[in-house]
Amino acid sequence: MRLRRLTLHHVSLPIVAPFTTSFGTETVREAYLVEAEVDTARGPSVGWGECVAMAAPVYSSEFLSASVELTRRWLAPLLFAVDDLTPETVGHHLRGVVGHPMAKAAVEMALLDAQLRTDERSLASYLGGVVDRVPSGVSVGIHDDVPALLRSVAGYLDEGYARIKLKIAPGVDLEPVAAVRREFGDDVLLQVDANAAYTLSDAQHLRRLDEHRLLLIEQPLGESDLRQHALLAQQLETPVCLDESITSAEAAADAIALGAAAVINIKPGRVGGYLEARRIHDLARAHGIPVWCGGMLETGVGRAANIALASLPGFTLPGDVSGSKRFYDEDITEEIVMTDGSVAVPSGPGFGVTVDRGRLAARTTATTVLEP
Ligand code: OSB
Ligand code: MG
Repeated sequence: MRLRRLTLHHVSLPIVAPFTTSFGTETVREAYLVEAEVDTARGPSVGWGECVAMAAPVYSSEFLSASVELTRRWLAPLLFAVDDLTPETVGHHLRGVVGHPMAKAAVEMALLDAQLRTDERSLASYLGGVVDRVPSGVSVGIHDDVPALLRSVAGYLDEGYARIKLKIAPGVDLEPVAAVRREFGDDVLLQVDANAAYTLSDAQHLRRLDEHRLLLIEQPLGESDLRQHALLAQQLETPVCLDESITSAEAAADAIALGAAAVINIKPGRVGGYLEARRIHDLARAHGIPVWCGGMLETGVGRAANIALASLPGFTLPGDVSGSKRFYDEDITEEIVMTDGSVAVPSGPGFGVTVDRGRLAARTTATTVLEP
């Protein structure tokens, strides 16, 4: 295929309730959608991608305005110059640009959607998905007080969510976890996510989470602290899962070899796209390491694609693939609905969802058009 135009649709979507993590509080999701117009042997096609970078560099070093600038100045020109472009070779053509996996993933994603639509094939079928529904977990932000947290968790359990993930930070960890266990019992699938808020010297403190029989603790230490995660894991019964640290298949291989990751959260944006995500899935599966699909408050575009990824056989734990309503009253695609604790794997061509031009326009704050 040949890439003819990239349109970056900058959007701002209000979140249904403030979402607080150890790195801050989000009340709106700012993102950009990538619309790729391509020519293929079978005629023109359009595909959509989504950049999951956040407005500020607080989760990883990437941030939205940098991703836009990088795409405009470096990624787009490199790809416009290729006459036999495929989704599978995007990574190769962009290999000279260091870092910025989220910006690269967004472009690869749009080309993948365009190709799959031409081929009339779903992303799940292309990646090797094996189920038509996947269990749906929910990520619950840090709340001001325990009663408020219990009300939120009760609401999600009533809705049917299959697993609860509590965000924690120093000072808001043992008490909320104990309260949720006390209120809802030992059968609830429960895990925590620290978003890198602790240090290895907190090991004794984190050991106190062991009694709550959590599925896992996600990213307790810093992004680059692979060795320290391995040391921490030796001191905890709770399995250590890595999120921020797993930026590529190579990082996953190192983490597994070091004993730093008993479980891996795979986020396609964080690792540079769905193809690298699948490579990490394959690697982890060969090592007997369970994986699950993480989320970045995606709109319907990224949410649909994540659900397709989560249909691969190594995704043996419920992912952060909640229904659209968890974050947005009105999405820019059709709503993704969670029922009985699971979401349906989209079966239509590409990611299987359609961007609603009217709703997109209503949420658009700026548009960047890139042409050769
Ligand atoms: O660490 O998993 C995380 C959201 C933004 C940034 C980082 C994380 C999260 C979540 C939300 O936990 C997961 C979701 O999209 O459902
Ligand atoms: Mg996380």
